[in-house]
Parts: sequence; C-alpha cells; structure tokens
Amino acid sequence: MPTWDSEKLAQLQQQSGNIRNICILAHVDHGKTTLADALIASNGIISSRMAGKLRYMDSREDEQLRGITMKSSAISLYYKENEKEHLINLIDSPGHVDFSTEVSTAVRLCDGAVVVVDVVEGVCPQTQVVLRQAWLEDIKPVLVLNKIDRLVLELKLTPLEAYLHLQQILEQVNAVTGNLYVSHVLEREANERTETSSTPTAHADGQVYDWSTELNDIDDSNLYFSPDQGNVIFASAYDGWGFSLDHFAEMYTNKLGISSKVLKKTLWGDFYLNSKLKRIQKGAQAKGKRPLFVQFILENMWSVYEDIYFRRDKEKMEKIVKFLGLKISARDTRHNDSRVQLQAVMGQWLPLSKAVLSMVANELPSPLDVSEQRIEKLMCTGGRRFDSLPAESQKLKNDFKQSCCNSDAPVIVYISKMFVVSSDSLPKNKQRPLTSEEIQERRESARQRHAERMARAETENGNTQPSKTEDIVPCEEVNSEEPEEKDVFVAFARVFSGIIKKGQELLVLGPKHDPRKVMDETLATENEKYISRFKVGELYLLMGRELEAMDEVPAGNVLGISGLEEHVLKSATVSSTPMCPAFTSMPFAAAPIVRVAVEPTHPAEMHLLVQGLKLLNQADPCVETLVQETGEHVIIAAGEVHLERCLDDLKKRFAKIKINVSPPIIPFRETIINPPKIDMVNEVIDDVNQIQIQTRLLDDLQEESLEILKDGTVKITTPMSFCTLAVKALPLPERITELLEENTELIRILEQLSTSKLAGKVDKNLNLETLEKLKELKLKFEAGFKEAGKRWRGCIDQIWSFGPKQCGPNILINKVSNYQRPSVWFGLDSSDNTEKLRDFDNSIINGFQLATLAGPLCEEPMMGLCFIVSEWTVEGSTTPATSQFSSKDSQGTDVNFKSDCIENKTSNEVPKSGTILKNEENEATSPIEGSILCTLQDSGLNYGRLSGQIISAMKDACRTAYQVKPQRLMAAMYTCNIQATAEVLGRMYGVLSKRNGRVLKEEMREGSAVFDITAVLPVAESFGFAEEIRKKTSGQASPQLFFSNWEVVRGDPFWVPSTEEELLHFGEKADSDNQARVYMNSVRKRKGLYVEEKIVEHAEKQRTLTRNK
Ligand SMILES: Nc1nc2c(ncn2[C@@H]2O[C@H](COP(=O)(O)OP(=O)(O)OP(=O)(O)O)[C@@H](O)[C@H]2O)c(=O)[nH]1
Ligand SMILES: [Mg+2]
Repeated sequence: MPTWDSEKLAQLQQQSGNIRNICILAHVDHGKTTLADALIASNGIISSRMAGKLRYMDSREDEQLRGITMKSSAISLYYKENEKEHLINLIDSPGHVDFSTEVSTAVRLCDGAVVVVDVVEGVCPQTQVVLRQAWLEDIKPVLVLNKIDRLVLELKLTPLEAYLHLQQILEQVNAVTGNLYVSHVLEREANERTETSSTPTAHADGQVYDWSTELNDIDDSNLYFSPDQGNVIFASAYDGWGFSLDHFAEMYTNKLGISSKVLKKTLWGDFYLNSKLKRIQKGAQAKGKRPLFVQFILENMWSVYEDIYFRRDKEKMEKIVKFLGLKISARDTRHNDSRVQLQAVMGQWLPLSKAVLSMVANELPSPLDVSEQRIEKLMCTGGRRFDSLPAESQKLKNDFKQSCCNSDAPVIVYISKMFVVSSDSLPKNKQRPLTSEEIQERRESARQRHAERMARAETENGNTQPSKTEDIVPCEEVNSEEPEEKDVFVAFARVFSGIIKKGQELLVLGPKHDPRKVMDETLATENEKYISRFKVGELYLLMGRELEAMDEVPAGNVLGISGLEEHVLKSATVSSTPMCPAFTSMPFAAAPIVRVAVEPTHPAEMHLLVQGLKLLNQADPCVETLVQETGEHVIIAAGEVHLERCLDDLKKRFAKIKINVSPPIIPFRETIINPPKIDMVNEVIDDVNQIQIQTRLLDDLQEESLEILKDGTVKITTPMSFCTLAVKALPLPERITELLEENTELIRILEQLSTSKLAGKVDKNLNLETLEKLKELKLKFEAGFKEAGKRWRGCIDQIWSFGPKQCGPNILINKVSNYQRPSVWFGLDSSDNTEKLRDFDNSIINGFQLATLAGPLCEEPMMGLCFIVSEWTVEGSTTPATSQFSSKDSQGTDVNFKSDCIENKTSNEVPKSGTILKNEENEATSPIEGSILCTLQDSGLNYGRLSGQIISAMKDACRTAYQVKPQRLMAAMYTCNIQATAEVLGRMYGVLSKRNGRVLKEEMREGSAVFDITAVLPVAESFGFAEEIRKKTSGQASPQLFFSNWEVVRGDPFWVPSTEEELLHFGEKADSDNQARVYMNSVRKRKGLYVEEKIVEHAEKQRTLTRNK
C-alpha cells in the first residue's frame, strides 16, 4: 500500500497531464465523505478498517456530531495505474442545501466531478442542483451509484428487481443532464440564428431556418452516464466495494470465451447469454431471460451477501475467499460481526478506491484539457465579449490552455474562499518526529550537560550525589516556547497558469478591475484602487486535516496560500500581470435568507464582537454580516443549520465572548391586490362595501397637500406649490412580477445601459448573448403585458424605472401626457435619443426607489407594484423639456451629475426623506453646487432643496397610493421535500399543518413503502421544523428546505369585522388571529414602530373570572 509522501506529490505537481482536480458532489447523506474515506485509505493516510467510519474529511467537531459535512476541503492523493503515476486533488463538498455555496467554491477549482447518487433515495433536489453547477462551470461529471447494499439489506430486492431499479435511477440522472443540455443547445441555436440574421445577406437567398435540425443532428451520446462507456460505477461506500463493467468484462472474457470489448458493451443492457449457441443476444426482457448484468454480476454479489452476512456460513465464506484468491486476515475471519467479514471479502474482491480512481484517471480531464469555452467564460465578467478584452489579456488564454508551468508564464491564481486554521496546526509550528541523527545529537548533549553538572557538584560539595530526577533534562523543557494559539486565514486556491512561489510579489485583482483601463493612461489611476499588491506567504499542500508546506506550486494544482487576509475578503483573482481580468463570480445556488441580530452579553465586549463578525464574514463564503439602520449587528445565513454553525464559530472561535442572539428576523414583502370580491366570511362584497373599506383609510390620510381621487390616484403638491404629482398604484400582473424576480441581473445591466446611453456614452462591450437575452426579456415583458389585458397596453415603452435599487420587482410608469421620456429599453435601440430628460427626473426615480424600499405596512420592501405617474407639473415649466437644467446643457450636465450623486447616494442608504433634505442643504457649499446656486438664486430657487422636496413628495405619493389599495403582506415560503415511510406520515402531517404548511404533492416511490412529499411552509414558521419532524417521526423523516417564492398572506392586516355577517362570525373584537396582522405587528415591534395593540384586552372578563374562582 503506497503511503503519503509529500516529496513524491510535489514532484507529481509538475506534470500537469497526470493531475486530476476533482470534487465529490451529491445530495446530503448520499455518501460523499464515506467514499472519500475509501480513497484516502488507499493512500495509507487512514486505516482501511476505519474507512467509512472515520469520515476523515469531516474535521470539525460539529460535522462529526451532526454527521453532515459543512465545508469543502481538499486532499491530494497518489494513484498509479499501468506504471503511470497520477496526482489526484480531491475536494469533498457538503450536500446540505444550507452549504451549497461551499459546493460552488469547490466546483470552481476543479476540472471534473464525481457525482454520487444514493440508489435508494434516487435523484434528489440537491443532486439536480449539483449537476447544474457542474454544467454551469463546464466541468465533466462521472457517476457513482452508491449504497447498493441497501437494495439487498433494506429493500430486499431480487437481483433482477435491483437491476431494473438501477436502470431507473440512471434514467433519472440522465434526464437531468438531458434537460440541461437541451436548454443549452436551444439557447446556442437562438444566438447563432440572431448572429447570422444580423448580417444583411442572411436572408438574401431565401434561406429558411430549420428549427429541428441541431438537436437531432448533434451526437450527444458522450454526454450521458452509461456503464458501458466507463463513466458509471456501482458501489457501496460503506462496505468498501465498487466496480465498473471493465472489471467483470476482464473476469469473464476467458471463462465465456467472448472478447472483453463485446462484454463491456453488453454487460449492461437488454442482453442475455444464449448458452446453447454460446452467444450474447439482444432482447432479454422480451424473451424472459436474465440480462447479463443480473446473471454474472448481481446474482454473485447477492449470494455473497446471503452466505456471509445473512447465513454466516463459515464454509461458504472460505470457499468464496479461495475461489476469488483473496487473503482475509484471521482477525476478520473470526470477527463476531458478519458485516465486518462481508466488508473484508467484498473490499478485497472489488476495491472501491481502485474502481473510482481508475475511472477518475481515465475519464476525467487533466488541467491541460480545459476547454476554450470555459476559459472565456471565466475571463469575461458581466456579460462582456471575449474579443472586447485587450490583446494582451486575450493572449493569456494560451497560458491557461497549456496550464503553463514554466517560470516565465504569467501567474494566474483563483481563490474561491478563505478558511481558518489554528496556528498550531501549521507545519512550522507542528512538532515533527525527530530523525535518528537528531535523537542521537540530543542524547549526546544531554549526556554532556549531565557530566558537567556532576563535575560542578563534585567540586562544590565534594560528596553530594545529584538526585535521579535531574539526570536528563526532558526535551520539551529545552524548547518550551509554545507558540501562542491564533487563527490564521488560508486561501483555498488553484493555480491556472505559471508557478506561484513563496515570497513572490503578486497582484490581487478586485472584481471591478478592468484590464482595458490599465492600457489607458487617464483611466489607469482610477483602476489602481481595484488592485492591491501582496507578498505570497506560505504555500500549502492541502491534506485534509493537515497542511504541508511547499516552496512553489505549478499550474494545474489546488493549494492553500497564507498572507492574504488583509487583501481578500472571500474570493479573488491573483495574478502577476494587471492584464489578467478578474474572474467571473461563482454561480451560487442559494442566497442567504435567515437573519438574526447579535449583541455581546457584556456591552463592554462590543469591539470583540465587531472584530469577530468581521472574521466570520471572511471565513465563510455564504454568510453576510452587516449593521442594520437600527444599529443592530446582523448575521444573514443560508438556513437554520448554517446559522447555528456561524453562531458557534462566532462564540468559540472568532469573538470568544458570550453573545445574545435575537429571534430570527423574518423577511416580508409588501404588496397590493385587486379589490377582493368576497369578504372574510365569503360573502360577495358589493360596491358600497368597497368604498367603505377605502374611506376608512382615507380618513387617516387626508392632508392639506394631499388629494385622493376616486380611482385611487393621489395628487400631491410640494411646499410653495412648486411641483404637483399624480400617482396611482396598481398590482402588477403576476407574470410580470415573476419576470422581474427572475431577471434581476439582466435588469441591472439594462438600467446601466440606458443610463450610460442617456449620458451620451455607448457601451459596445456587451456580448451578443447578453444583448440577445435583454431583447428576449423585452419580448417576454411584452407578452406578459398583452396577456394581462387592455389596461396594460403600451406600458412596456413607458417604463421609467425599476425599484428598489434600480432592479427590484416594482415598476414606475410614465403616463405624463406632456413628457415623452425615453423608456428603460432605450439603451437597446440603435436610434439616438431625441427626447430630453426633464429636470428633477432623477428625483422622481429616487422618490420611487425609496418608497419601494420600505413600504408603509412595516417598512419592508414592496413587491409586485406598478406606480403610474399621470401628471407632473413644475412651476414655470410649461414645456416638457426645460432648457435651464437639461442634460445637454453645459451647466445642466453638472446639475444632473450633482443630483445623480446625491440621489444615488441616498437611495442606497437609509430611506429617510429628512436625511436627504439635510444632505442636500449641507452640501450646498461645494464648487459645483455653488455655480448652480448662482443660476438658481437668480431665479429665486434652490436646486438641492427642490430636488429633495420632489423626492420626498414622490415617496409620499407612492406610499399613499399604496395605502388606498387593498394592502397585503407577502411571506417568504420554503419548499420542503420530505421522504417518509407510511407509518410516520400522519405525525409528519400534524407538524406541517400546525406550522401553516401545505402539502403540494405526495407520491409513493415505486417498489418501496417510502413516500416523497413536497410541501410549502412559510419561512416564519420554519424554525425548529426539521428538529420537530425528526423527533416526532423518531428520525425516520428528515426534511430539506429550499427557498421557493413569496406568497401573499391571506387577509388585510388592518381588517376588522365590519359587515353583519363578519361581526356574527368573528365577534366585535375578532378574537381569532389575523395572521397577516400578527406578522406585521411582530415586524413593527422589532423595528420600534407604532403598534396598535392593547395590553389588557378584556379587563372586565378577567375580573369576573377571578371572582368566580
Ligand atoms: N448502507 C450504506 N450506508 C452508507 C453508504 N455510504 C454511506 N452510508 C451512510 O450514509 C450516511 C451519510 O454518509 P456521508 O458519507 O456522511 O454522506 P455525505 O454525502 O458526505 O453527507 P453530507 O456531507 O452531509 O452531504 C452515513 O451514515 C454513512 O454511513 C453505503 O454505501 N451503504
Ligand atoms: Mg460529507
């Protein structure tokens, strides 16, 4: 058995062609870490007896306790096949949905992936997610069908049933890959079509597009997992065995006299052996024959399980061992546990590590095989075109491709995350075993010291005998300076080109770094701030729980780098040349959603908490930490388990103080709906009732500067009647809100595009794909509006802005009759701007942004709203585009620029109109403002103040327009997947309904008594849900929660019974809970807003009760 030798590994690091960087991906608990154990044991790092039990890659205490992996970690392994030596850099990733960000960090550094699927559970939600992640990063996957032992031991399937079951699972996996592939081909086809159609000659010859061609023509057979192609392994990681068809093809070729090539192609599939003709024939199923896979593979395995595990037949076991030529130790043969005996036999017969490592070495690409497409994808941030990069940057592609590891090649390294290790586990602080020479030396020096002391004692005292204990000074005492234990950040990285060396000076390139600017003298200084220089600290070979120091690491390897904590927050690109573009950010499958506020138990320790939070933020790729407007320190985690881990880390590692944690802060959204047609007791509401509902609100809202029209339009006038606005709120059609939600990133690009075009700059660097996506998005919007009815006709070209933050799920529409403003799609048109922007245009947008950022119900963001501005008059401006401050005017450019700055700044900050006004007035002393003020003061106006007034008027108008409509709260919902057996189904439903959950789907899995349940559950009710389900079902059902969507909470939060029927049903006080109000009030309480609640509700009743007692 080869053992780990760091020199050997360092030598192998030089041979890029023999390196494989791979990660293990799967749904939670499908056996990734167990599989990794088997591979690690093959290198002698852990004992093979302990493989599967130790879970070596789960090095954290809580990982071991909970039995789930929480972080991705790497280990380098040695594998030799046919005299060819390989270095396998293996990354084990977590499968729990809360840690899916860790999967992205692993996938980015790899060239291939081993996807593990539990054959009993089949394709689970996270399996689909990881397959998609591998696809998005262009890395090649291979498949391990794991836990086959469960088919024998738990499901008790016959070999034939097991074969059919495995076939089904394989189909499921391939269906996921197929879907990914089809959507990719269609997308590419669409792009190619638009590219050709953009050339004027495309239609000249009357060419007709054939929509069906490409999908049918492309050979996609390499794409799928198929045992006969060698990319599937059947395994039981727990029992330590696994095989590919090759193994059995070789084994049977002599016995059957059939070539191994033929066997390899036919061992899986509908083939059987015609024993009379001694030929393999097709059609096993139709003829009722046993397929080869059943006859020659599964039946043999089943009989080994039967004889050794179930019947404990010693004789049979000996026979099997002899027949297979195995050597089982006496300790295993005599072992009481038949599972151990089974593992010893199966593990030797079909060693899992050999099967997997051989597949990895033969099927997965080396760093040299990286595709051009992947390189371009990595280098083109924000939808840019590769050819828009400067020539020097484009040249780097070759270095990438060759994984250049000569010292002249530029160094390019990507850091996907930062992780923490304690300083005493660093190689330099570790006590290493002494060599025999060192031991000899020490012994010699101790002897010398002893002799000296003896001599001194004799001369001083004449006859004193030194005591025995003083004889030899223990070695520990000699060098007793213990290094102080401290946390050290190490970057989890991969070298893509060049050789990184200890002590070398390199550049850290921030995400906004742009190589184009480096070439330009004027822009270079601006770009400087995105580049920082650092000196490479220690380099480490990652060995699971250990780190091994290295002096240099060549391209194609995964490594750890220290000395970067000051320069990198979570991920970064490091290079020796500024011409290297920053890599695209990693695609994350889950966004952090669970928030809690934290504070130190002892207020004096606040600084430790702040420092601790900073470290936590750096050490975890998914967590977010921030200070809220209220001054609270908030942690945002991906889920409950993740949150627990973060708090644990904060308490024990980063802050090392006691902290108080608030109950989870649940996010809500505020929206409006079309007026309901029935009331709370399902009675039809007639028109009179509707007006009544609204007048109740109107009473509160009447103000002098505010007028509310019958159709819900709100007219507002700024002080001194400078400006009048009329705004109306409508609920957006559902489809439009969905589109807005799904395309946030595209909308952000769209807004930037129009803004830069309005400012006279044309951005030509967007790649065709992004432009095409934007155009497609416009078409989708058009269709969405068309579907929603006449009311929305023409709205598409009147969109003024999206909000909040310029990309949220709300729309501002311009229906001002005398103001034809270019819409947001303007950036896509090739035509030039003919319309001018009115002054204060930005103020209207910012008022809208602020209103949508925090709604009136409980200051949560709005969603699915459309605000229509139907009137906007500014005193003294009769024509729509006024001259004085228009954007084309030289002074006006400054004005707009200035207001831009102010407004952009405020829109990202706390939404308080008061602050804005103050800001603007305070800033009136700057030189730009000064010059404007001269003009403004001439006309008796103060631009800054007016801009502020309009922002605040617009914000108020939007809020009021919102309030006159039926207001609703939206709750975040989780989709919840549970697998449970029939016995525990009832108890599980009990827990679900208690927490306002709803079952969407319940399916019985074929051939088993297990049900697959899909349900939705409000995030607000989800805390402790997994724990409760596990307890109630004695651990037989465990849910996986994914954020799915926002759902309107039934009922008006301000509703009180008003009709006779409602009063009859709910009573005057409506004692039964109004869920929307409960949610709203909880948020208001948390934020310190006014809550209309009486502390003592029924004082008389309470007194009566006491007297009766
Ligand atoms: N019966 C059986 N159990 C297995 C097998 N492989 C793993 N297990 C068990 O499945 C459980 C989960 O295994 P892990 O290796 O921790 O799974 P994982 O995929 O690493 O889980 P996460 O990292 O949390 O996503 C453990 O209890 C293993 O003992 C197998 O082949 N057969
Ligand atoms: Mg694991």
